[in-house]
Amino acid sequence: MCGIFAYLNYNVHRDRRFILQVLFNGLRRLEYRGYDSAGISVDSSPFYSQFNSDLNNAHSVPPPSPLVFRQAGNIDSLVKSVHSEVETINLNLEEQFSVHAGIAHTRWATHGEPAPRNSHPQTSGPENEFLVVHNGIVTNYEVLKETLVRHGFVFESDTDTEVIPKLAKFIFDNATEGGQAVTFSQVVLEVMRHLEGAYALIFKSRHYPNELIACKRGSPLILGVKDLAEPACNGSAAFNDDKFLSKNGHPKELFLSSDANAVVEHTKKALVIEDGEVVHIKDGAVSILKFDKEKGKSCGSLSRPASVQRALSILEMEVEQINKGNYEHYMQKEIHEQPESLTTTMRGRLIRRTSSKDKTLLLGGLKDHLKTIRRSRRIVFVGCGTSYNAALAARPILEELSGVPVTMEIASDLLDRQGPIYREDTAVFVSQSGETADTLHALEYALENGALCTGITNTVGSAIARNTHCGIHINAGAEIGVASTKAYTSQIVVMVMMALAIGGDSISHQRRREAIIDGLFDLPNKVREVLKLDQEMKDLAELLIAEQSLLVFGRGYNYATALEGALKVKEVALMHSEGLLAGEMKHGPLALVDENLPIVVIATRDACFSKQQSVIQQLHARKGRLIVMCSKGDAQSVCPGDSCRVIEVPHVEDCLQPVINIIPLQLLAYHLTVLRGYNCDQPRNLAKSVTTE
Ligand code: UD2
Ligand code: GLU
Ligand code: MG
Repeated sequence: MCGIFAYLNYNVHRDRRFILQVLFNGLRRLEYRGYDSAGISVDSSPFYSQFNSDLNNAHSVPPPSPLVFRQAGNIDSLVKSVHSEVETINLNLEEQFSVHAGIAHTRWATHGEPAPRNSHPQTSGPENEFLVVHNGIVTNYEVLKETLVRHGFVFESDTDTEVIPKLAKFIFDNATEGGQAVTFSQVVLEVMRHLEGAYALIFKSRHYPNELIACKRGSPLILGVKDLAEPACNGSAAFNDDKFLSKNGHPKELFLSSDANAVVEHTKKALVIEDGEVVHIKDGAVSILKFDKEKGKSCGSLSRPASVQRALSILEMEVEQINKGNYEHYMQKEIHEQPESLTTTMRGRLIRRTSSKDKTLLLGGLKDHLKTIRRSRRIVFVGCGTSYNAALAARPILEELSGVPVTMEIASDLLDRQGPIYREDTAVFVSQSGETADTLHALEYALENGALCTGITNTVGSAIARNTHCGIHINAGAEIGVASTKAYTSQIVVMVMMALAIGGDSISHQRRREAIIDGLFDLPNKVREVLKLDQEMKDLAELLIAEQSLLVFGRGYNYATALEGALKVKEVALMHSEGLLAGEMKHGPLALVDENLPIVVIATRDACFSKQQSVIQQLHARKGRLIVMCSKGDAQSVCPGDSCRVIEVPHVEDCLQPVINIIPLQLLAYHLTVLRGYNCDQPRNLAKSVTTE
């Protein structure tokens, strides 16, 4: 949800056109996360500190005010408005900057409607002395605003964010009026002391030209470093972090973003900024300070904390992952790359030695905790949306192989109820982004209650990955489409592997284990096979294009498939759709059945097959308009005499069948969306990672 991007070039000439391009491009990489408005700030003219030696001296003349451009709507409308304004004010796009700090933002409104004045950067006032881009929510903004208004500040937006730049100016003015020299980071540290809530922030200031400050609490933020004096990094080369982070004259480019996606095309050398860290970029050097709320309080004047050492790491992400390739949409690409993403999920974890029939399973992130998990009183899955559904799909096999009771919790509901979580519990937090606010809060709650906390996420370095005791990365590669597809199937596969690992190799389960492991090895092939239904699903979508509603019935392993299939249709095709437990049919939903309402029934071969056959018969008896998903070769038995439409899918081991069965429904949702003329990658009102409650 929402995004931050900043670009600082140091000792390398870049013209204004280039800088704008990098900022716009950064914003485009963040688009998929969901936003409703956008904005940027760049300098109105180059500023070189050698001409103005003492910047910290309050009496030196500050350089001209930075320019701010803000728009409601998409990036394209921001780009257009910037270009027309550039013409109006006669700004030279060829003007060169050897140092320049630009900031950019996509906003997901929490306080105040999407409108230019509410877009970021938010400003300290008419001179743009302090500018801030913000992801998150300042929960105590009302009190801060009252105080600032009393000191004469005039607010022009409805955002919570606006208090931040105004507070920065207030602090700066107070310090400099007393003749005190104050650094940019001191101002920001003092601002942070007053802020409550969750945030990632970047500050730009007219008083500190060519500098940027980034800090965060709760919301993600990373720093990317590209040293232009070094040969390009191939990802494995050893490098000396100090050289990048400390002061030297090397020409370099620095990037700040809430998302690795916006950084990886420039550099793979990155630093995941941690909560409470303040990153100060000045003169090509990066210093990292640790914010300590308590320490700050005890000091009478502005504090000067010591800087901390941090090492850069290499982003694993490949640039291809964030391009659409030959596909029209990310959702389409991500559906079709599932054979590959599943292979990567299993890579290095499921190993078959060629010399023997021996197969081994190794989950590096869990191995030291397996004993504790086996001894736990129950396993509690916690997630939201698709991640919850994935856990639901894996629940039966985990119960079967581990013998430990498994319960399911929707993160927000667990918190609303303050449901019991015990020290003897293993709580498993499932989230693609690893930043889902509800799941993250549920994690904090479970940690407080002493449970063993395990994460299943797609994002290395994410808050859930960092704050859990152990876990498994699903390694599905960047998922950009807002509707999760490949992450869902990878999550299921990871959880099946987790069930195998927890189950251990007891003799009684040996055959079952072997069958599942063989099934996992062959799964990418079976996924390739089911993807061939693409055209068939498009034809089906054409038939359903004008429908108001769609029901999906499943049970057992495929109750999750029913929920997830319906979720896909509702979130991207904007069609009402319900996933229902077939066992509940007679307790209500049957009343809806008539000859018009389309109903998908999942009836692939497993222990529930005969029960599903009887469901089909009962729906037939009420002239239901059925679309039956069945195992290959079963068309006649589930649907005698072409009485309904059939989707035949390859048969796999029952616990893996949800991976196969969801794919035709993903394809159906995709085609329905495109045919109905909606945007599948950024569906109405939805954001990729839901980072607010
Ligand atoms: C690790 C490496 C992988 C490769 C492999 C070789 C990372 C991120 N992974 O993969 O690149 O070198 O070893 O064997 O460097 N974790 C959590 N919470 C979560 C997810 C993960 O605490 O939500 C922990 C996990 O317990 C482990 C670490 O993060 O300590 C890495 O997890 P993983 O699943 O990437 O581990 P593995 O062994 O598959
Ligand atoms: N709470 C801020 C606002 O509504 C920031 C929202 C965001 O994260 O984009 O302006
Ligand atoms: Mg989701």
